[in-house]
Amino acid sequence: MRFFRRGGQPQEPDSAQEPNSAPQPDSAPLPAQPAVGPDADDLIGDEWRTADGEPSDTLGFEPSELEQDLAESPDAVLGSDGVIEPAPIIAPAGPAPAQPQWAWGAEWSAEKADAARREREHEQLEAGLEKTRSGFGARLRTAFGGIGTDADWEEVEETLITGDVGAHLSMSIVERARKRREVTVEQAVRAELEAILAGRDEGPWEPRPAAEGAPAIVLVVGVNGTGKTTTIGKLAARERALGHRVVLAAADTFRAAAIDQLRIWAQRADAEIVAHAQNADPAAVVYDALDAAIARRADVLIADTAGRLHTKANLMDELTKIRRVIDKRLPGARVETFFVLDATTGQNGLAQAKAFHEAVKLSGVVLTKLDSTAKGGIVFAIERDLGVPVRFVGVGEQADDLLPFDPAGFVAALFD
Ligand SMILES: Nc1nc2c(ncn2[C@@H]2O[C@H](COP(=O)(O)OP(=O)(O)OP(=O)(O)O)[C@@H](O)[C@H]2O)c(=O)[nH]1
Ligand SMILES: [Mg+2]
Repeated sequence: MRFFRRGGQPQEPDSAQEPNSAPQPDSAPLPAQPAVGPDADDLIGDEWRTADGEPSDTLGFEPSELEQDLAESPDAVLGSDGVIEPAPIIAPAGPAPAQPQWAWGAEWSAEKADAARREREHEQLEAGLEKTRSGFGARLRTAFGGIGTDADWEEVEETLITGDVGAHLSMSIVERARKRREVTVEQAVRAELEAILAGRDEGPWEPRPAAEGAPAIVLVVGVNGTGKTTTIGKLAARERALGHRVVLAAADTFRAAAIDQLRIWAQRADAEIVAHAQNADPAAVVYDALDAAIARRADVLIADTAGRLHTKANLMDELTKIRRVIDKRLPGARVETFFVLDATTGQNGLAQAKAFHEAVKLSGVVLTKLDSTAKGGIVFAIERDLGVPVRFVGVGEQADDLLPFDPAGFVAALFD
């Protein structure tokens, strides 16, 4: 079991300093003031201090348990008794699971394996979209039948709206589709829907290093219960299967159960995890996890965050603080922020996504519980109204129920 010292290299517990022993040369005392990293002055930027140099409380952050503990025990070493108990770093079990080469025998090739994976994912998407196909999709196909009058087109528009495409977007789809000549109504509407998803960057999402020598950093945010932690577990499993080294940061410190939930997913996915005690500062958890990920040469760091309502300014500030702490550790780091949107919340969820986008600039959306809704039309509204690409869709609760979003495949699964 290995522990991380704040800002330092991984340490074995037996090398941790005894509470009463003399300080070791390599274990400089930590600052007695509340800190979110190895150098509080460095991490707590000027905007956090009042004119007389006192830490500012304008952002409304209470010192976390971690900060209080460190303030009370300046010589404390993270991981020593009674201070902080970081999660054990679960050593990954070596290389990625072997590819099922036996399935093709001597004829195995990466291309064939890739084609088989795509085929499997398409089948999974079709199964996951079953409710939408038999709900929204079927209603659309009925509305297409025998179309001719304005009222018939209105019915198409109405169907799009009830499928969560959104009123404004539905109107413009119908308006444009009506102008398309020499194609059937279905072809015209389908072409319009495809056009909404076209023009985005193609290809599945892949982790890209946040900076040179650093892992990709994915911050997962959203309102309560949308599927953030589950998505992280699935994404970790996916990345591990690709042979990537994954570190999870348990930055939802609101409930102990949230940390445990992520721990279970980490074990299931064979990923590493860094966690602090309940109520610890989420930014400090991410900071330590980033340190751990860099030290371990991880490919991707995924941070879980507590569910929050976009209307709670102090909680939204907490996300901004996480971003700032990452930036202090890795200036100019490219951080991915994925918004997890519960497809069953429809247009409400879209409004929440917009508020999050304004606060923390989202780079991707994961649409979860697509298997539980009959109105998958929200995908089009996200891409057009929010302007943030859907990266993955969740079609169930199991580890392999996360699919990379494939625009063409999605439209095909809706109509074919
Ligand atoms: N059917 C289905 N259920 C899902 C999917 N994703 C997540 N869930 C379920 O949704 C519930 C909430 O998931 P969590 O991952 O705990 O959600 P969360 O956003 O982390 O919740 P908080 O941390 O409390 O904000 C769980 O029961 C999950 O199994 C999905 O794609 N399909
Ligand atoms: Mg959670």
